[in-house]
Amino acid sequence: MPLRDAIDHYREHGWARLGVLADEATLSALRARADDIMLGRVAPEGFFFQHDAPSGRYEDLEFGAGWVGPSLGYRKIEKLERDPLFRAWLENPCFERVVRAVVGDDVAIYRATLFSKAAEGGGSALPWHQDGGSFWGLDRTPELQLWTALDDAPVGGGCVEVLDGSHKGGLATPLGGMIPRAVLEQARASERRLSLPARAGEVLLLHNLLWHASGRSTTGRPRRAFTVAYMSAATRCVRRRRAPRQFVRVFERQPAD
Ligand SMILES: O=C(O)CCC(=O)C(=O)O
Repeated sequence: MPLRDAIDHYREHGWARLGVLADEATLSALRARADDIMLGRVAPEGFFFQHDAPSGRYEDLEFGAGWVGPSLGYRKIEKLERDPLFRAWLENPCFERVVRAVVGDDVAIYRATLFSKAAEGGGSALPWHQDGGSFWGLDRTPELQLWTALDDAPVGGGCVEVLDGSHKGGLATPLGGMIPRAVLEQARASERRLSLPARAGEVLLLHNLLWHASGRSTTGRPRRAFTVAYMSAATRCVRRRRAPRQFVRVFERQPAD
């Protein structure tokens, strides 16, 4: 899809497909790197880890445990902008064109995150949520995430599911994050969910306020995806309990033409 059409679709629906952008060599390198980071073959310090619960239930996740030793069962790894391979991918020229068109010339990232559903056990289902709100501790809500499938993510097997157009309704709660059950029921989110199956290498644009979720991997293979939240570099951290976060700027070269 031409870039302009993809961006128009994203503005209207809260999501859009950019097509398969990562070739097999890139995917193999990123998958191998994800394994190396999970298995401690790359020093784990500097990354943020969250392991899946043994039950595979999101409700049973242990928050704050971080690195718990070598395992392919981590569900989330953040701060991947510190890794040269993931950093190179999130700054690729196609992403640069999309991000500059939506965000502007001066760009930072809020997070660069791997979401993984392990082959063994299938990971956990991620409930309906939005990526914003006071929980994010920012003076404005970022609006653009680029999500890259590192593995196939089929319908019923860990693909992203969305409520089309829901970004237009703003935040479901001031805190953001998980959407309360009553709000989901009122919106009939289960009936209206739209599955976005993706092939390995495919990239989706996702608006931060789009209601989205994902199921477990049912294929017996891992389902990994790398997602990056881009925002204006003018965005400020407003948290008070600790020193405000400083955000990593990206695309600091001349704008691509
Ligand atoms: O990859 C997934 O399973 C979902 C990603 C997601 O929810 C997010 O980027 O906020």
